[in-house]
Amino acid sequence: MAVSMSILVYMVIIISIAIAENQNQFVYNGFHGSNLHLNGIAKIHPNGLLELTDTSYQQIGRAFFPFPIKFNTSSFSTTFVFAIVPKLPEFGGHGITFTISPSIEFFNRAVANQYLGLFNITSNGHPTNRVFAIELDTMKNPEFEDIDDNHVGIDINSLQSYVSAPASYYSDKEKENKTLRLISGKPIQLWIDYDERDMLLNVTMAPLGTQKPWLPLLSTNLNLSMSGSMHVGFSASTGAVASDQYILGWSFNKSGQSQSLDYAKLPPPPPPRSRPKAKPDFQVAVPSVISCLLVITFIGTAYKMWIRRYEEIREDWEHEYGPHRFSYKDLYKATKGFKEGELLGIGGFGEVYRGVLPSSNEQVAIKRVSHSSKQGMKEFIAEIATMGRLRHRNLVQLLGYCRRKGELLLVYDFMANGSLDTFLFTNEKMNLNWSQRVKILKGVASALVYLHEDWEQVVIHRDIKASNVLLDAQLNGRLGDFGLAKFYDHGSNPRTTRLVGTIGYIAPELARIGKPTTGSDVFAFGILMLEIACGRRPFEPERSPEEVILYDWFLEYWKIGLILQTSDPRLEGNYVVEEMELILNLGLLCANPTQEIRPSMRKVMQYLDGNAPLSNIFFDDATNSLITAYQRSLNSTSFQASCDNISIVSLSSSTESIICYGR
Ligand SMILES: *[C@@H]1O[C@H](CO)[C@@H](O)[C@H](O)[C@H]1NC(C)=O
Ligand SMILES: *[C@@H]1O[C@H](CO)[C@@H](O)[C@H](O)[C@H]1NC(C)=O
Ligand SMILES: *[C@@H]1O[C@H](CO)[C@@H](O)[C@H](O)[C@H]1NC(C)=O
Ligand SMILES: *[C@@H]1O[C@H](CO)[C@@H](O)[C@H](O)[C@H]1NC(C)=O
Ligand SMILES: *[C@@H]1O[C@H](CO)[C@@H](O)[C@H](O)[C@H]1NC(C)=O
Ligand SMILES: *[C@@H]1O[C@H](CO)[C@@H](O)[C@H](O)[C@H]1NC(C)=O
Ligand SMILES: *[C@@H]1O[C@H](CO)[C@@H](O)[C@H](O)[C@H]1NC(C)=O
Ligand SMILES: *[C@@H]1O[C@H](CO)[C@@H](O)[C@H](O)[C@H]1NC(C)=O
Ligand SMILES: *[C@@H]1O[C@H](CO)[C@@H](O)[C@H](O)[C@H]1NC(C)=O
Ligand SMILES: CC(=O)N[C@H]1CO[C@H](CO)[C@@H](O)[C@@H]1O
Repeated sequence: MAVSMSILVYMVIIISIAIAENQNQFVYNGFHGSNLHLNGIAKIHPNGLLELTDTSYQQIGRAFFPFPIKFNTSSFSTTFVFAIVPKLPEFGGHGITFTISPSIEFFNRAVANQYLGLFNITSNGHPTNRVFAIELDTMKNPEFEDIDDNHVGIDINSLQSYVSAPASYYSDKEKENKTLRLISGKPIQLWIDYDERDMLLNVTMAPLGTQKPWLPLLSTNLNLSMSGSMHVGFSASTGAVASDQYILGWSFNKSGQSQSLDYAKLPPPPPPRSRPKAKPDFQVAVPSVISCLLVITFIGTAYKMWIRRYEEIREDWEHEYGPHRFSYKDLYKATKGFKEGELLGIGGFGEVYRGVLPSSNEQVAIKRVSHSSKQGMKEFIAEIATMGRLRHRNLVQLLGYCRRKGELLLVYDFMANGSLDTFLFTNEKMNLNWSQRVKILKGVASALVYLHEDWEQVVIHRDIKASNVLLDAQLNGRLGDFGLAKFYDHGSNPRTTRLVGTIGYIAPELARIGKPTTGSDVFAFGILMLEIACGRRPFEPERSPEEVILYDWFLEYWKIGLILQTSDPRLEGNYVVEEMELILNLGLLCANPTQEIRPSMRKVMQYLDGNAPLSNIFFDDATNSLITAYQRSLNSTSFQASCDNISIVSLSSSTESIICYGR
């Protein structure tokens, strides 16, 4: 829990010229007209609402008081009101922090997702950071030992909180602790009070409008010896799930009790997200003239809402892709207005809904991808049109797309049995027996032969993994989601090249050069083979360090000649030994860290079909562990990665960062 037992935060004096002498305290009841220093996607709404992030993915928003605060004592107090409105009712991402730090520039190298815009994988936990933060964290990240997905923590130089507690407040009236849901969308007030004499830091929270509870949520002894100029402000981030994150008002006093906020003046946060209602409530009991006017206004508004509801973007160049274009109205109807009940799942790129097309009664899966940048859109649509032409019985057929502002909808064939990972790693679905597993693997292999070699141009999938292998009603394995990874390569920041892949499936050379090849697809397929045979995920951060990576774990058994011991215990030994050996060895060959050693997919297919003998292949090289290969490839000895179910940012160096999605 604690980073170090010496509870010190060194905060160094930085020289700053432009300090307004009277900036000992300030109060913002709404931020209209304020000159906060904004950073990332943060913005101030005309009504004074400070929006740190909207619901776009993998973003950071920050806001700082425009001048550094010159601390000459360390007793300070601050209070602010925030609201978090998640994009999907149950999934908030990732949270808001209040920060005190000597430099704003420090955060330039910080990343989004679970790092909350404060740190990156290398800086997190570093004693020289000099960052003090209170986190309002809406995700549970095991690597930071987070207690849950709804907590408040005191962070000193690290996201591994010094102390934390589930978000709640003590009700003075009812004499009990009451849970607060950070992502409820409702305004919540937080108080942070530090007293230098007692070296006591209190963090207290309550729903807006409730008096400050006398019992703090967190009360802890800390030596926050702060001196010199410090920047105070907020940082918030989103990941593969996202929330609108707002600050409504903020008051600060560097040497005493902060002034109370004027609740009446605070801007209201937008109401919690709900799908547009078909019939707004409407009162009729109004005198005739007024009611006529109202009706006209209402019809006008309703018409506008109706137009906007189905609004989409079409550009001239899209005409050539006409046949693949769906109207938003049809997709809206197909999914009953993107109703939550129709949600099939959430992946790294967006939500997937089940739908029934009104025209044909055909069942489809509709993937909703947000994307703020226009960059690469045209290219991507062209790519989609190309993909619509790919036909193979082991590919999930892309039927078409639709485009709206900041949003892209992709329509696919519906796969009755969902994704392979739910069969392998959850108990909701029945266990797959060996022959079913082999059939799935062969299906995926033949789809890859088609993409790599048999189609008119080489198509690299880029994101082969168990959750992208979908099973149709007959439990045939069908590869889905091709090309989406490429879409995301067009990062929001043109100076960084982003490589998108999923941790555990990224070939070492891919981590280095960032350019996917058929070889990197073969690598991921090799990992998939091991995964299906061993029944474990490619990357399990909760295991002991030498077992975290599936390949390295398997390699140790391979070296001592006991590979059958790695077979999935759920098979209970019911498999064809020769086939199991073939698939395990072939998996090892395909996932070899050295690209040159990996076979082509056509060759893999021959091995799988028994048309080529897999004997004495160059296993000399199989002595290299994957972790060594990554380290070499990235020129870094500190490579480590960890992830939660939803998203991970694993590492970044000066020119590239690797963004990894899901498991
Ligand atoms: C801190 O500085 C403020 C003005 O900048 C001054 O009014 C106050 O007395 C100082 N406090 C201490 C403890 O030096
Ligand atoms: C991760 O997945 C497990 C089981 O699939 C689930 O219990 C847990 O809540 C998930 N964690 C997050 C952060 O979604
Ligand atoms: C309420 O929470 C506080 C702080 O987490 C704790 O110290 C206290 O014992 C709790 N009180 C009750 C009645 O549960
Ligand atoms: C912190 O809370 C305790 C009660 O738990 C209170 O006695 C103390 O005065 C508070 N300190 C500050 C600085 O608010
Ligand atoms: C608190 O930390 C400061 C800076 O390291 C140090 O000078 C001071 O002696 C510490 N106070 C106590 C009571 O430990
Ligand atoms: C800030 O704290 C100082 C020291 O306790 C106090 O004199 C001042 O009135 C406070 N400012 C406000 C606006 O409450
Ligand atoms: C595997 O399961 C399928 C469907 O339940 C069944 O038809 C097949 O015989 C099973 N194969 C083996 C080897 O048990
Ligand atoms: C790799 O590390 C070596 C020595 O640490 C350094 O000289 C070299 O520039 C690094 N290469 C890259 C690509 O970072
Ligand atoms: C992480 O952040 C620190 C501090 O801003 C920076 O010095 C370092 O270069 C960053 N590391 C990476 C890998 O971006
Ligand atoms: C194992 C499993 O869930 N099989 C299902 C696959 O989908 C078909 C069609 O929906 C079902 O009939 C099977 O039960």
